[in-house]
Amino acid sequence: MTESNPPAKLDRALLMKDAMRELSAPTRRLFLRRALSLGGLAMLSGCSISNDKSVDSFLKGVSRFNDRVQGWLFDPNRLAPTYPESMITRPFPFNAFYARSQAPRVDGDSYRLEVSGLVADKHSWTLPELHQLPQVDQVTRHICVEGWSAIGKWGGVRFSTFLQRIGADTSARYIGFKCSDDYYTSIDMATALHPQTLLTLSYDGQTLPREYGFPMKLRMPSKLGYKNPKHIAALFVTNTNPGGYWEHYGYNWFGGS
Ligand SMILES: Nc1nc2c(c(=O)[nH]1)N[C@H]1C(S)=C(S)[C@@H](COP(=O)(O)O)O[C@H]1N2
Ligand SMILES: [Mo]
Repeated sequence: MTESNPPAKLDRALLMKDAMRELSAPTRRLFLRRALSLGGLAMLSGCSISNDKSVDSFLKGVSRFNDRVQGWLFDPNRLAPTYPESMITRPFPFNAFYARSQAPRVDGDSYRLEVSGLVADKHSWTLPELHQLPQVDQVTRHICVEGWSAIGKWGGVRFSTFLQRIGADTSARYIGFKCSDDYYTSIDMATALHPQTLLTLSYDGQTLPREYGFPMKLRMPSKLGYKNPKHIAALFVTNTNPGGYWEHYGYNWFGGS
């Protein structure tokens, strides 16, 4: 995909955005998953793919395009489905870039959540302080790109409530997360403010277990598994896209589910 003609590319993107608005949500999803394939987009953008390098930059272009389309399509008021507790998957699957036994052991007593970037209040948060904020819980489906999904119950603080408490600049574009296992990822502000995005402290009514992200993870039913960081040690508000661990290896950054 050449960068020489950005206005034309944008026009196509805008046309697409309008076209997508006319479709029902399930049709849009199907369109994104199936029709926006390599061939489909090659036709739309009219570029030729002749060697490995152009394939690579083409795919990066597709992924960036997808980020934009997904960002546009994201409806801050649409809720992901919730389920009865009888449908909770037991035992809940574990996944990380290492084996279960290697999940980090974080000491809850000395834990401090570091907060930085475009926020008014940069003080670090202890676990009891986080527990003092209003708590909610929800039963939602976690979808992993590796081909499994599972229903779980997560409880904690609405992330929008937390962002408000720290005086985050909610006109900023991104929130970045650093985890104690060296995982990292980042999300868009619209998703951060979504009512189902939870700063999660509990799983299935109990303290969040070690392997599922103790002491704290971010749970977003609107995003794929890899966008849900476990063992969060620090978060920051920024206008520079911080990327992510799997995103660095080519997973789509927006990662909507
Ligand atoms: N810190 C950290 N967070 C992470 C990961 C990880 O390796 N480290 N893996 C991600 C992926 S790919 C998935 S599917 C989910 C798995 O969460 P679970 O173990 O609660 O099922 O965590 C996500 N968050
Ligand atoms: Mo995943």
